Amino acid sequence: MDKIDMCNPSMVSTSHDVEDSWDDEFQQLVQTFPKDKSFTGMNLYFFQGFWCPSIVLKAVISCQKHFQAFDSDIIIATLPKCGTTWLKALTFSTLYRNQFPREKNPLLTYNPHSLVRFIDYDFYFNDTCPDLENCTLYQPRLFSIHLPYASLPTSIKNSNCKIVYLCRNPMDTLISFWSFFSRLRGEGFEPVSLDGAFKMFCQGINEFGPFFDHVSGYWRASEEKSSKILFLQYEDLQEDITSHLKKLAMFLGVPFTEEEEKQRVVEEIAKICSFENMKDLEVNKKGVQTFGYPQETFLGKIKTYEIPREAFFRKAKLGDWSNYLTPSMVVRLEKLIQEKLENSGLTFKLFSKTSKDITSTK
Ligand code: PAP
Repeated sequence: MDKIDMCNPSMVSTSHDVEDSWDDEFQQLVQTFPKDKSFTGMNLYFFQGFWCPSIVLKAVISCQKHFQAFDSDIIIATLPKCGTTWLKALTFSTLYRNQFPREKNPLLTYNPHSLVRFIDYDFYFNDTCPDLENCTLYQPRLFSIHLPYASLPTSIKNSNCKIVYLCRNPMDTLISFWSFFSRLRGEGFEPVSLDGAFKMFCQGINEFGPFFDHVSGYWRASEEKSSKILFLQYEDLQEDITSHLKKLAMFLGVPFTEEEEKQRVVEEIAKICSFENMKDLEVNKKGVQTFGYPQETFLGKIKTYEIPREAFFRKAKLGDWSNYLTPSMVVRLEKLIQEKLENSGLTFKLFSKTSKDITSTK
């Protein structure tokens, strides 16, 4: 077996299954897309200006064709490892807080990925045109998606639905992603090279990357349409969760009332969704999270893939990258940040020493 194929074996084998199920017409279409391999072992296809994981390529095309957004929908958009799990928990708890008893938040018994499903990785994974009329536990519908802004289904862009976008500084995102896959790969396999992951990340070849295009796309859109897109940063949430929860609630159209503030509902939601709390919940300490919504499929075969739930909760530490990246890697990424975000008005908080400090202290 080729070395890189052994990364995260269950996910890679699912991706091979998915590719094998493509019909001739789809195979031919896919052949026209540039192809590369992520450090995770997953095939990536360059499609509409981004690197789409093979596992979800067909689902992406189906949802672009068929997904009909309602004006009332809320869509959580993220790049992987930017805090999706946390944002799902926060948005779910805020939006639906009056639809379940306070002491019975479903987050206490379900992983956030079970409560807020992906449009691409879940609903369209097994079905080109699923019935999504009443597919969520509560109303309004709340979904998540990893697609870049430009590639969102047209109805999401053109309707009045709202998008909450969360990004994270590129250094911590890369380390989180690399650690996640290194851990999933398990014992007995060669470690995933950080050097290789770093090089590909800098070239923009990663799941739903280039990173900077993804972030800039949502940043520009949020500047143009601030009532439609709320642009959040993981570091800001970590620094001041209370004021960001109030901002989120206001944006979603469900502001906290004075009475709720008096009853400390905001702090309660922040606490339930906190890393420390979620990491220690029984539901998140054991078992696997299944993606690829298990519904009847036109292929007659239900495809899913599983990730151990504890893998979604690692350290949640700002600036953890400085424990992994070499000084020369830091210099390169700092340069990239400067180049890519110049004049955009967008900045990242890195929460660690700059390259100069690192170079001088090592
Ligand atoms: P996903 O793309 O696999 O869903 P995602 O949830 O976006 O992952 O990101 C995982 C990161 O969020 C992890 O960061 P780390 O690797 O630096 O530790 C994870 O620990 C962190 N995370 C998960 N839950 C929370 C939370 N409740 N609060 C803050 N950070 C969290």
